[in-house]
Amino acid sequence: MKHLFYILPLSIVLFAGACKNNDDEMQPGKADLELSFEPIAEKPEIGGLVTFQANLYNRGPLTADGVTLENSVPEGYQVEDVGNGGVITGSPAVIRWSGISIQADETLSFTFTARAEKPLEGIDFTQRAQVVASNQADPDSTPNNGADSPKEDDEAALTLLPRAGEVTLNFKAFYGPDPLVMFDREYAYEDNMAIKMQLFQFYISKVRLLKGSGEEPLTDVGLISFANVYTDEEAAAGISTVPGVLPPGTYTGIEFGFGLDSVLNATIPPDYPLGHPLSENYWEAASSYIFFKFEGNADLEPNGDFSDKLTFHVGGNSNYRKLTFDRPITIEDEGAVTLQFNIDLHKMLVDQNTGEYLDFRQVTQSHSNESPSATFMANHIQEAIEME
Ligand SMILES: [Ca+2]
Ligand SMILES: [Ca+2]
Ligand SMILES: [Ca+2]
Repeated sequence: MKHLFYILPLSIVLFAGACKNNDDEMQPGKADLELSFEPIAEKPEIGGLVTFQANLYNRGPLTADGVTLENSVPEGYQVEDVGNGGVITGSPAVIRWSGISIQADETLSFTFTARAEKPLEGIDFTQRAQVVASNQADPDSTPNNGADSPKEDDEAALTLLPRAGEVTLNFKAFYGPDPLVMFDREYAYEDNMAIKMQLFQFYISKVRLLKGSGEEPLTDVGLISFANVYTDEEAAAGISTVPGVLPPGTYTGIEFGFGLDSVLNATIPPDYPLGHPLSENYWEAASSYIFFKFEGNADLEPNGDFSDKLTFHVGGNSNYRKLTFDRPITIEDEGAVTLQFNIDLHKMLVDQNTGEYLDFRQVTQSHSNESPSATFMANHIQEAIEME
């Protein structure tokens, strides 16, 4: 008989526990408000409109008056229209529906329409709604205590990302057939000269994928630097851009600038936070960013002594080059594509058709945007870069 006393209290505890997060129609003087989002089966396109619908249900037993609902709008959506008498306030935006009266066993719907932004890393696409006020006590939830994820039945969340794929550009540097690595390796140059590398870097800008006569911008600017490429393994890995995001589809090609277009080149490093690609590599005297840098040491005699410093820093709007590669590129929703580019420094220094080359016995540095060596290198960029 003793056992019954243990079993009975335990079953009551279990029952009460189940009620806490479930339906409780038994308690008088209360209204159990429950909130949910209507499911959305189809993902929007980037820039597309989505109508969200929050459903408020009163499980009873009493009518609740003075109910207020709020939905926190994530960074990933721009609200275009709010239905059912809702108002939008604040920044970040909150949509509020107030003065709601809802009877027992009644469901009311609240809608708003929002435009999906590009799903860049760290941008939130979760709508979070909750009951923030009610004139009735609720047996299993408390108004206005919602956090990031719904913990009570008067809170709801819906995450909906637009259709998008990730695109990364990877650049590998070569010197003729050989991988380009910094410092130790000797590279044979024209007329019995030889060079060793110290730095090779360049900006790319206005990266866009082409689609017929249209285009989709991918990245504004990136700095591709081989400064820390010391081994064949590192050279084979290449240097990648920060991944960008684009609508899925098949594109016909890619276009980007080598250097900075005149708009970006009219900006200055203080315009950017530290760590931004354009927070450095500026050349005040020329009022220009340095589009690309090639630094090394040359053995000119030749006697094995690499004592002549090579410093070619090239900028200036006249040396900006727009490059186009016609190639089908397919991007799938939630897919990731790496576009492979190879750049051959030798082809920037030596014309592959005429044999004309930068003669390091005549010129070891370029610090003027108009110098013949700067223009020579800029003119050979298109030939030096290939898309795999
Ligand atoms: Ca409930
Ligand atoms: Ca409730
Ligand atoms: Ca709550």
